[in-house]
Amino acid sequence: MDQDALKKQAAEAALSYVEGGVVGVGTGSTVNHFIDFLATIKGRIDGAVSSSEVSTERMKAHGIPVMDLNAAGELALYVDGADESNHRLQLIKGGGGALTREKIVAGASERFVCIADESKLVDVLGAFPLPVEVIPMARSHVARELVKLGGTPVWREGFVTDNGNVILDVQGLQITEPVALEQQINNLAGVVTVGIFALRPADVLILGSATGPRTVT
Ligand code: ABF
Repeated sequence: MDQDALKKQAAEAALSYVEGGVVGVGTGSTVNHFIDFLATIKGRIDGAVSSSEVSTERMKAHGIPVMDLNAAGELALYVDGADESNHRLQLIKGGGGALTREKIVAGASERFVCIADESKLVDVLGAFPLPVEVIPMARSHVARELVKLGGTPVWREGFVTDNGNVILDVQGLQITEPVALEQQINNLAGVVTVGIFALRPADVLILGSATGPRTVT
């Protein structure tokens, strides 16, 4: 099976966690499959809260009502992908650039179900460059601070987030203490969000695999 078929398999398996109400929906190619599956049961939900303009457009095209998080209140379920997960379900996210809204919706949700193909499960986070969303005027300052932490930040040139900010992708980090590094980078002046999701990890990880979906909790 190719990687996209594995993503689709994980996305379909996540449907069983949908129990109605308003569903939090993330961003990315795996989530795109989830949105397509969610559309088949849209009569059973009140709507969705979206983590990006791209996902909002896809859901609207399917006739899924998209609501503002402030109006929806706390959510029972958030479904989103990841760029990497370790065995404690601590994640690197933000390859798609939607990390800030993803972290907000994850934080507002009781259960976070992460969907991915099995290649995303790693022993130590960091082979995937760590995205950091930064206020534009702080880009060089934050980059220098990230070098002091042992990383090599690369400006994602030409990319602007849905919030009007820029992204630094930090290469060369071996993230053995995800909670500590998340706190440390979040505390740098000018950082909006770091793509480590360890303070609020996933609760369930569904991995598409050649032998069928595998659930890690
Ligand atoms: C989002 O989409 C991101 O946080 C992550 O960067 C990405 C995963 O991408 P894909 O599902 O396309 O592999 O969830």
